[in-house]
Amino acid sequence: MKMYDYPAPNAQKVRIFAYEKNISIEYIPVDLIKHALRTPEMLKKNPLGTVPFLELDDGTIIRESRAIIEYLEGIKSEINMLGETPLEKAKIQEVDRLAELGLMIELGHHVHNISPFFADKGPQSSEASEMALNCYTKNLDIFEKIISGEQFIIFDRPTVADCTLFSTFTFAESIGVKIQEDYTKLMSWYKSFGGRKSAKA
Ligand SMILES: N[C@@H](CCC(=O)N[C@@H](CS)C(=O)NCC(=O)O)C(=O)O
Repeated sequence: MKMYDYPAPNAQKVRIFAYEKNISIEYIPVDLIKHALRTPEMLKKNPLGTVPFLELDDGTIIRESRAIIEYLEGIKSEINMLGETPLEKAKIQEVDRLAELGLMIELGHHVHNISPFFADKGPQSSEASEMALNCYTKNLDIFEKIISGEQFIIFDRPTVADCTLFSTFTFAESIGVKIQEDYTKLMSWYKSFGGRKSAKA
């Protein structure tokens, strides 16, 4: 199987997940900034015009990082990264949604409102970009209070929540947002998880 890829957070999240599960994927680089996702050929494969998306050997396309992750978990159960029991599933989902909706998406809103790349999406607003960063900070504060582990966000193994949060922080750093330095538990987790081989995937 192939994954259409770019050094961007949702793609990185899947790369880390696949590495942790030892699943081999052929990564096809797509130059998002040069609009390579918006060519007719690419839009035919993925009308969303985003990465990541997965192409199976029979040509089936799976779009959306979470859907790809569910597929990968389904084809290889070890190590379990989405939860074994109903309670584990719920607790992993709880932190993963906070990372994705509360942090990664807010950073996305921020970038949509300041980057020339997204200028064609509609009027950009400095107030909207500021509001997104404020929400990001508020949610970091909540995260700092609920993070339970040092090596992993939750439980004693890597889960999808580690993949989502690590790629979010990598993205934050790449755009000069270093707010997380004030949060000692999160920073200690970030440093520790950054030492794993998967963090370079
Ligand atoms: N919900 C989607 C979001 C995908 C997404 O926004 N990908 C970004 C990179 S992280 C992208 O391709 N952006 C290009 C664009 O919006 O034109 C997912 O989880 O896969």
